[in-house]
Amino acid sequence: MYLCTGEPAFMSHLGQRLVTILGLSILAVAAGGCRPAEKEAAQQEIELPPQVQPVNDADGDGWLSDKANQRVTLRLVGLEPTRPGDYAVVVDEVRFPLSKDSLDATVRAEPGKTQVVDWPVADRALGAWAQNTDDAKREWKSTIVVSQPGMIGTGTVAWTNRDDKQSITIPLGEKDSIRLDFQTEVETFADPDPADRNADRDADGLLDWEEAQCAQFETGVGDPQRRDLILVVGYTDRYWQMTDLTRMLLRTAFRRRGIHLHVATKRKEGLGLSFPGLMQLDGQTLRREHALSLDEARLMRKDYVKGFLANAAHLVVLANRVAPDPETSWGWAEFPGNTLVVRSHFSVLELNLGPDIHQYQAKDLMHELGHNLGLGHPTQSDARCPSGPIPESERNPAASVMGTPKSDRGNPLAVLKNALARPMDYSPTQWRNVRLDWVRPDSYKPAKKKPGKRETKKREGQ
Ligand SMILES: [Ca+2]
Ligand SMILES: [Ca+2]
Ligand SMILES: [Ca+2]
Ligand SMILES: [Zn+2]
Repeated sequence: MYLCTGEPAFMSHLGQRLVTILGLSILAVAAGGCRPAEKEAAQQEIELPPQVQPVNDADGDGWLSDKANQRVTLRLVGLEPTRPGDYAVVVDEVRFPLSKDSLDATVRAEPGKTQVVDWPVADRALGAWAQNTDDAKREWKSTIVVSQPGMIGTGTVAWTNRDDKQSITIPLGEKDSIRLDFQTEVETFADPDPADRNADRDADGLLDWEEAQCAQFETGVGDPQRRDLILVVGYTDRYWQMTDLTRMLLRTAFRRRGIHLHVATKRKEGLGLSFPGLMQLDGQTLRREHALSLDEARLMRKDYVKGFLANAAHLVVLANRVAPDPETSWGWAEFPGNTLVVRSHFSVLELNLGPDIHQYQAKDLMHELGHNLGLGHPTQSDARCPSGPIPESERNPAASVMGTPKSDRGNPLAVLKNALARPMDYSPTQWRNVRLDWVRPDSYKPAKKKPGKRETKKREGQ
């Protein structure tokens, strides 16, 4: 087992005030608080009763062999405000427009004409379970938060598995509003591997039957042809829980790279088999100031992540501090693996600056999750890195959330400058190296035990 300490560069020995000021430039909309949609479907049974299993699902994985599964996509296709401005639209905690360069992109929109866009903002995959009742109509609700500097408005859009167009108007402040035009599209697809329920064509570590089990909750996670990543979130004390800003930043950061991140912070988001929220250790509630170790999080995992999710979901437990090295460590993660611990709040010396300052919690979590996915620190991402090397040009600790203050050790000015500049992103090659399938404990084999193409390549690279 490889362990890795993660201290993304937020340590600043000086310039604390500067951190505070710049921290306030965080995406304004996040502070407005996006609430997760109420998902009534979460109460559904997760096991398919055998007697109603359709005959055209030969491998019994929940996906029909013929082209009769549905993928329903909700697109935002236009917007028109009553006041000109640069707008952002958050749908189910993913912020649009997606941009590879920035997590706070906006689109310019003006009264009197429709600003045309084409953003797929939500989707659902429907398999055998949805066909049993003669192509029944399904309906979902997505929460919308629209903002421009100084204004914010919220609304809900209800959409179904029927081709459809609709518009909703969301009030912004007392006098203004914005119209959003949506289009729903339904495409059909066949089970990509109709004779293998354990197939993983999209290489995300979710086997096809597990994709279907997730998809039956109809929250947007689970599709055999699209990469999914499941993160179960626990905390040792309510005070250390994941913030709304962290949820949105993480979901947006992964979605803009084509990965659908499911963040389970509430019981109803646990996909029936995990229990997000307050986590005890061996039945004991930990003290608020407890420094949590990775080994303790692994023990919690046995109690809070069950069934197939034990092999298919990442678990993060947020705590006051993390052990070992509670004074200096910001997190620990299996490298690679599926469990991580994260220090919830950013503090300098004795001063607690909270979880959201300079997107601290989100970045720290993305750093540790990166280790789970096989990514190393940029300066160490050579042939020894399990997911493969990155080019010399990317081995810059300031260019990726995988950078650490160690890279700037001894130079407080560099620590400060790089901490503020470090993006909430992996580098381009790191994104290509990300291994979602290593969430399964038996999927990762150290190369030296089982030499394969990757190992050969690595040696050549040296
Ligand atoms: Ca099937
Ligand atoms: Ca899969
Ligand atoms: Ca998938
Ligand atoms: Zn690290």
